Amino acid sequence: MIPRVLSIAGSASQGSAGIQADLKTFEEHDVYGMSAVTALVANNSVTDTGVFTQPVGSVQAQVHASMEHVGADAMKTGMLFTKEIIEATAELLKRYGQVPYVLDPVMIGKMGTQLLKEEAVESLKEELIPLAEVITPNLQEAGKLLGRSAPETSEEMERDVKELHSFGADYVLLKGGGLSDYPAVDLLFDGTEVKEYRSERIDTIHTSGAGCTYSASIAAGLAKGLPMDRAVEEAKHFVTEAIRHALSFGEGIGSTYHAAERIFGRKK
Ligand code: PXL
Repeated sequence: MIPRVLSIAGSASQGSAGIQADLKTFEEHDVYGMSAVTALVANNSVTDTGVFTQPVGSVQAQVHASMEHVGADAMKTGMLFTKEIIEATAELLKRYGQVPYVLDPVMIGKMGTQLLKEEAVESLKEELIPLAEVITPNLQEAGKLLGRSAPETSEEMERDVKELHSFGADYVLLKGGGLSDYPAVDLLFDGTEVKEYRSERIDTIHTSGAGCTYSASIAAGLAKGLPMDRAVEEAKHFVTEAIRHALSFGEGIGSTYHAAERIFGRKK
């Protein structure tokens, strides 16, 4: 059977991030994608027309519809926005989630949209992170989860990836793309060993959706049965090409190109 992946996340109507990035990425990996939409984000880097949250019952109904009819080999969460949706998601994962679960702790989008309410951070830490196979924070999200400023050096990244592991996920992937004077290095910690994933730094502002694409790609790899280190390695290549061939549509921040690896291949 085709591997199946469910994403519980927000809809990013402009197509770069959120559920749209997840489903495009799943398609590129030949896995069957499903969605439960938590909120509709009608923003781009030029206009901000708002965030429309779904009621908890809607999120539950969408997950039931996917899981009872299709089932999943991996799950992913992105934008969860409220404490209530986080709590409902934790219950749903306990009921259906006996499969690898990738938690992308999105907090603020590239376009500046708030994707997680301030008062929901604690629930994310206490209720969801312990259920995750892997969490994929960027530097700002790592700082926020640890209650201090974002790591600024590779040494601080190494300290933080280890400390984040104590929150209860099996793996922590700390994404170092935001370190300005360093190659794009990400650290994966399994509780014992820190593994590094490096790529060249690509000079572009059009990176909307990069984090969603990376974590969706990891979820697709896990659904296919790849071990974590291979799923991350493949996903790092996938997102690097998506950034290299990013799409600009004129004004403002453009989108990562989810089909880039298929169309242009991998560099080297
Ligand atoms: O890139 C993070 C992200 C995730 N989910 C949704 C978003 C964004 C960024 O804008 O809109 C729904």
